[in-house]
This record gives sequence, C-alpha cells and structure tokens, in this order.
Amino acid sequence: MNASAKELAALLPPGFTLGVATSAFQIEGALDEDGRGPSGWDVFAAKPGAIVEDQSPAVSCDHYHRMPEDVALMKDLGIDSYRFSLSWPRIQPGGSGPVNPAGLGFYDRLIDLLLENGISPMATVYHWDTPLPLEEAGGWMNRDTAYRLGEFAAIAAAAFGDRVDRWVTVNEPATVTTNGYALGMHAPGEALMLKALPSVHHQLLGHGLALQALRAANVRGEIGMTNVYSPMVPASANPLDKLSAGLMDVAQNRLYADPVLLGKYPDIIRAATFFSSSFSPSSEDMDLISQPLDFYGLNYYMPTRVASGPGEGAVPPGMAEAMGDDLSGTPGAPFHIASFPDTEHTAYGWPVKPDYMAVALAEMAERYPDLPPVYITEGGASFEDVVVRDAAADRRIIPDERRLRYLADHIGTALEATRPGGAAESVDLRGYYVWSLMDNFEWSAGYKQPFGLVHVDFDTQVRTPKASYYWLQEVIAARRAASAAHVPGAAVGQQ
Ligand code: PNW
Repeated sequence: MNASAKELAALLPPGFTLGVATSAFQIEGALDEDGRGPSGWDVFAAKPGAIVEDQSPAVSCDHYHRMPEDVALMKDLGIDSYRFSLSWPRIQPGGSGPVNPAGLGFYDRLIDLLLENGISPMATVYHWDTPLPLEEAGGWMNRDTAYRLGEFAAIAAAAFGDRVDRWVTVNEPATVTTNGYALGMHAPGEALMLKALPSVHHQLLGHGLALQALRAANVRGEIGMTNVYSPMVPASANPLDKLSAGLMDVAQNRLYADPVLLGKYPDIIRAATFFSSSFSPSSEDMDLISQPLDFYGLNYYMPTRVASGPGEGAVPPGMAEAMGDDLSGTPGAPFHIASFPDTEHTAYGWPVKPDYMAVALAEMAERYPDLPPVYITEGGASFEDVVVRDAAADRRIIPDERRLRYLADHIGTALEATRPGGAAESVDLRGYYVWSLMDNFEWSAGYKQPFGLVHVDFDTQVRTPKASYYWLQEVIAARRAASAAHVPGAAVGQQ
C-alpha cells in the first residue's frame, strides 16, 4: 500500500474518524501547579538513570499553559477527533478523597475549546499517571487501586459526561505490567517478573469498575478500552521458536484481550495461579471485566519476532539502547525478541511492517467473534528529525518522509484490510488516531524518541509542523473535497 494523499482519502469510508493522540503526563508539564499531586511517574522519573540522560518531565511540551495553541494546531490540521488523557493526580491529587477544582477546570476548558472547533473529544481515564499515595500503597499490585480508579471514573463522568464523545477506560495495561511491574523500566520500577501477574488482573478490574461507573452516570459518549497488539512471529519453523512466539502472544496479547473480549484468562494463565497466591479471579470480577464495550481500542505499532533461547533483545527492541543500559541477553532466558531481517527500523529500533497492521486486525477478528467496532487508538513512529531552514520562504521545514510513509502505509493497509474482500473484512474499523500530535516525553526514553506530527523545540517551546502534518492535512482536505462532490443527486464516479 503506497497511497498518495488523494488515493488515501478516496479509501476513507464515510464517517471514518481521523484523529491524533497524546497523554497528560507526556505533554502537560506543570507538575506542581494549581494543586496537582505527585504521581508515581514523577518519583520514578527523578531517579538517576531511570530516564535517558536523566531528562525531566517537569515542563515537557508545557501544554498545561499552551493548550489553546495546541488546539489551534489541531484545528488547522483538520482532524475529526483528539484523544487525550485526564491526569488523575491533577483532578484527584490523593488518588482518593477530595477533588481539585483547578484540575477539573483545565479539562473543562480543553473540552469546550475542542467542541467549539468541531473536534470530537476522546478522553482516556487512565494513561499511567497513578497518584503517588496509591503507588506507595502498592499501585496495581494492590486490588484497592482498581476501586480507586472506579471512583475517579465517576468523578470524570460527572464532570465531563455531557461533552465527551468517546471514553477509553485504561490504556495499554500490558505496557504498565511488563515495563512497570515485571521489568522495572517504567514506574514504579518494580522487577517482579512473573510475580507481576496481579497487576494485570487489577488493571483489568479497574477497567471494569471504570466502565461500570461511566455507565451508571449515563455518559453520552461511547465507552471502550485500549490494548496494544503486536502479532507474534516465530523466527523460524522450528517448534521451539513457534512455542516461544505462542508464549509471548499469551503474555503480551491474549492475557489482556481474552478477559475483556471472551470473559476468561488464557488457559495457560489460569493453570499457573501458583505464580502468585493473590491471583484467583472470581466470576464476579470476570463479569465486570467482560462487560460489553461500545468499541475496542487497538494500539498497533509493530509485530514482534520471537526466537527460543537467550539472545539479544530480551526486552522490547530499542528499549535496552534507550535505557543506555544493556538489559539484553539475560542468561538462561527461555526466548528472546529477534530482529526482522531486511527491514526498516524506527529510531526506537521498532520494525516498520505495515503488512502486520492487517495481520493484527485479522487475528483480532479470528480470535474474538464478538469484537465490537474498533478504533486504532494509536499508531505512529519515532524518527530523528532534521530542521531545515528554507531561507527563501523564511521558514523551517521538517522533511519527515519516513514518518509520513509509515502513517500512509499503516492507515492505507488498515482501510484495505477492513474493506469487503480484505483480510480483516469483518472488523468494523471506525477510526485511526496518530500517535502523536506533537513530540513529547516518551517515558523512559525522555525526549529522544519523537513521534509528533508537530516538532517541539524543548528549549523554546516553538512548535513546527512537520511534512507529515501537512500530508495529513492534505488527506483531510482531499476527503472533504471528494465528499462535497458527492452531494445527493450528483453524478457518481466523479472523484
Ligand atoms: C504506547 N511496544 O506505548 C503508549 O500508549 C504511549 O504513551 C507511548 O508514548 C507510545 O505507545 C509510543 O511508545 C507502547 O513495545 C509501548 O509494542 C510499547 C509498545 C507499544 C506501545
């Protein structure tokens, strides 16, 4: 799939949502302002060595103070929808108890400004910034955190339920468990390995309780949750490689999607409750976790190639380098992540494999017969950008052709796969959100992995749209032109 802006626009079904995504902790800064409380991420990021070059999230994109400018960038881009997250420690600083009116006020202004500009708000309730008191009480290892998230969702529903069009309860519990509790590369920095299993169940329960709270408040928007999905590709036909890929598939994909969409954990996990005595999900929990969704959020970035035995890349590709630390080659590891040969890689070292976008959707359809409508809630690529001075036009140009190509190929592949006759034709694909609107604090990689359509100079806070931004703008303009040509009664086939 190698579509021009016009060709891609022609593939967009009527009503398809094109959006951009961010999360609060990654863009807002202003961590100590207007009554925000600390989060587990504030503390983790301050630990020497936790973040590349010990970079700080304290200011980041300064979005808390520049929100109107950032909404104006979205308006000029022309996108239909903006996915952002509500900062729990800004709204409810203690993680339980009193609400901070200034925190609610910020999102009130954001949501109103979006609506004034014709941009549909998609709010993520939990995108990793756990309030510190809850993290100190065990975070997601503590079942109580799930109930606290349910309460926070009720607060958010009461405040914004009349205006938010789509809700995502939790974002990527797999990344929180794997990076935060199993490997220790994200907050809270715990390296519990298999003992991190309860953090999976508690996040999924938190999703269920948040969903229940949003439904009870009768919010007007649709409700879903978001999982990351990476197709697992055995490095060879060797049965041990296949077994390894299957284990990774259970650990990274099925462990999080099966409970939500099938109402049960994968058998191999249920058989493994000996990992942790506190992991014994009741049927009441499973009922909460598998309540019907209005949509399913899928984050797709890349497939994962898996080989048996120890080797390079025991942690997600690029992460070890990003950490400036060699965590790879763990002796005795049963399997490892291998690289794809002859493949372009992003700055993170992530393989660029647009065909697997279709594989991801097809596997989802095959595994989950009752899959609700799907939004791809994130997709994008980090590439090092160069700012070029166009002296004649007196402006700066950022020719991010590789990011542009990544997005064109992935959006195009997703659309083709879900058309009649496509590899994932039964998937009701409703939209694609680009990660991210602008370069931001990429967790433990700091500011070293830019995913933005808009470049941010972190010294001056100057925003500069990249070529990929102008390309997406062109796609949206071409779609508008095509649909204007399709007024009722007009001749068909005039695109
Ligand atoms: C997501 N993987 O994390 C998060 O939702 C964002 O906050 C983050 O900035 C973005 O993707 C880019 O990293 C991911 O290993 C973490 O496949 C890991 C993976 C994918 C996404």
